[in-house]
Amino acid sequence: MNIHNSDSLRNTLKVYFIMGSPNCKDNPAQVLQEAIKGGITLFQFREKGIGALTGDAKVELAKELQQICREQQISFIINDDINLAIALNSDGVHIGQEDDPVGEVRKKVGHDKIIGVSVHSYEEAMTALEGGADYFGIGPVFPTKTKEDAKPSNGTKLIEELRDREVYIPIVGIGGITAENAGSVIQAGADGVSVITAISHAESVTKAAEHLRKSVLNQRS
Ligand code: IFP
Ligand code: MG
Repeated sequence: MNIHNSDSLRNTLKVYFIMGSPNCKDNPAQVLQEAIKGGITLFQFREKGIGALTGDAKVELAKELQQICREQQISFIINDDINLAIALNSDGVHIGQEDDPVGEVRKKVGHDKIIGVSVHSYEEAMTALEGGADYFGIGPVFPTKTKEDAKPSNGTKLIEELRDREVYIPIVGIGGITAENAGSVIQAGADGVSVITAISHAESVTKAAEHLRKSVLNQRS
């Protein structure tokens, strides 16, 4: 990644909304439109879990959501599916420890794409950094039910450890984050927060995004 410098990426990560069709009560395109209206700063397409679309249906939904992001000038990140990210020329990919090594993914997507990596320890963070990660996703910060196999929540410990050890890569916290607790994640040293259901399951998606945005932007880190 070199078209986005890390300061602009830090701003882009502030209110990071992630979803796919299994996370939406309404149609995903509408949920995304409403979330953008509320002020999300980045979007990740994560088509995973019970009832997730596959094949052409997944590709079609990805294209539809990407088009909305383009029109609204919100960057579009794809979770896990590097081939789809390449096929759609998405702005970036988010990968986990079970996916290909970061360096391999970098070779495939090129230097102008954002690569986010989920890390759970200082050692994983160093490996991802060496591989060329642009940002880290760290969690679950608080208990969450979105991932059936989510690890126990770790609070903001790793975020604080990385900052203490002078690792300044952009970081988003993820897992159980709400407008009420988002400030503490920024305080710990994260640049932004990432949520799924706090926005996608809200009675008003727009208001939930606005509320989260306010609590992140009002927090001095
Ligand atoms: N973190 C993130 C992000 N996305 C994921 N899909 C994940 C962990 C498992 F918020 F983008 F950093
Ligand atoms: Mg993954």
